[in-house]
Amino acid sequence: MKVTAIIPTINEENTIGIVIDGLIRAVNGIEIIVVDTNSTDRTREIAEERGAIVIRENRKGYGIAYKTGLDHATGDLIVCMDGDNTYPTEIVKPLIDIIQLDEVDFISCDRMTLRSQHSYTSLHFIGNSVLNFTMHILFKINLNDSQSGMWIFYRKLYKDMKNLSNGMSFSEDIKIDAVRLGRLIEIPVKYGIRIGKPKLKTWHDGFRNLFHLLIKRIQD
Ligand SMILES: Nc1nc2c(ncn2[C@@H]2O[C@H](COP(=O)(O)OP(=O)(O)OP(=O)(O)O)[C@@H](O)[C@H]2O)c(=O)[nH]1
Ligand SMILES: [Mg+2]
Repeated sequence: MKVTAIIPTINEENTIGIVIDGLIRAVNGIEIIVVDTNSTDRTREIAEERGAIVIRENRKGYGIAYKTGLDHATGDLIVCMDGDNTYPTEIVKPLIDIIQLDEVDFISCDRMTLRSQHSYTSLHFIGNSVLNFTMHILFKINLNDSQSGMWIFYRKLYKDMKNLSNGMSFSEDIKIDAVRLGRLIEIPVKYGIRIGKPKLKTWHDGFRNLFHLLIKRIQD
């Protein structure tokens, strides 16, 4: 089974090398695609040096970056994660085993269960809880971490996913569609401390993601 990892990046030079090295150690023959949007640091150079396929996507947007990455991916299984080294690469191999053994289609990594105060602030926790609750009320989907940015799934699911957001809401959209199309489970993972500058704007993106859920429900 071929595995492709997709990593969206903007200025992640401090950590992208660690993430790529971790993925290479975790999975033999993994294809790694870094989708970079206008980094002004050495992100692209470091990724290329380590053998990743680097795609330049000049249009800004977390969702756009993933769509571009998915259009280039050739693996049967897709692993998605940030380039900021907050998600553990060591868990990727066990996740591949679980997705096959348990016959599920999509695993979303849950940061809430094992969260520490250092890596996950109370504000993020409250915001995430509001979004989890909203997803539960509007879509009858129960998740501990609707905003998680690490998932593994079968690429064949993606072709039937529709209207995925171009922005940060991509993360909640992909889970809603995964539940519609197959079986999704959550697995708790340890979440690390972010070193580089966050691209997520807590209040702005939090409200946007909430509004996005409401609009999505109305349009369904
Ligand atoms: N290519 C591309 N990558 C992006 C864009 N926005 C964010 N990213 C990357 O997507 C990943 C997620 O962004 P983060 O800033 O880590 O967002 P987050 O994980 O929700 O927030 P933190 O908990 O603060 O890390 C990181 O690797 C970013 O560099 C974008 O517009 N284009
Ligand atoms: Mg992050």
